[in-house]
Amino acid sequence: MSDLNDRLIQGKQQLAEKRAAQGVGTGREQASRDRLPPGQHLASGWPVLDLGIKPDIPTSLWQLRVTGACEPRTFTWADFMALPQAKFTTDFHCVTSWSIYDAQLEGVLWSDFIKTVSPKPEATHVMFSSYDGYTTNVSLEDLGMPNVAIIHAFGGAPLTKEHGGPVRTWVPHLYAWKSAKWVRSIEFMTRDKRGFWEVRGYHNRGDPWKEERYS
Ligand SMILES: Nc1nc2c(c(=O)[nH]1)N[C@H]1C(S)=C(S)[C@@H](COP(=O)(O)O)O[C@H]1N2
Ligand SMILES: [Mo]
Repeated sequence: MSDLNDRLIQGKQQLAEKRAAQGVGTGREQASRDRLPPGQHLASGWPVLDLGIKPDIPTSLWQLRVTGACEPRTFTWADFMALPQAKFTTDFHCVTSWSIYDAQLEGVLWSDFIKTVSPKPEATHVMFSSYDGYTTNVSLEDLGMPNVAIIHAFGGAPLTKEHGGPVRTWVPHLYAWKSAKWVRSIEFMTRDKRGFWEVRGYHNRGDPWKEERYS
């Protein structure tokens, strides 16, 4: 990773430490009756945020590996597109304070996806890993929430590379860093483990309504 990227990551990590020390994200937990979670603003357009590496993965080379406490499997693009497809609309909230409304998505709902890999009863968490080296952890409980999916289209068009195309995950009730762009593997784990931002001061769960920003 370039020096510039290292500095950007260090900057975000320092901000996370500072905010955690200041207690930002704690004490404002009262449920908001508004659509916008506390401390968020509506973005114009859909901002792009990542580590600065945007891997170019043609669908002909794209694969999704599923490993760990399940029936391990590797999906090609054709395998993935043959799974039940759903269209749905959600909001999306980034910890850096922007939110978008009414993202129109298309892909495979998590509830349909797990039927194809049969996680073992002892599986409790998942680690998503991406083609740019990014990782993020999510509990199976959170993955069981509505509109969690593995998506390949936004606004009726194929998901662009900038936003994680050909395929990314979508966990709309948690901050956007939990939604892995360019997803390449899914590991079912029997205990929790922290991902890229979670080890750098971001909250382990990341509920925007509770402002679980930093820990
Ligand atoms: N592979 C990968 N996924 C990632 C990231 C990343 O750097 N690499 N950044 C996360 C962060 S911090 C955010 S806010 C969202 C941003 O998604 P967007 O660029 O589509 O808005 O992607 C998340 N998923
Ligand atoms: Mo983010």
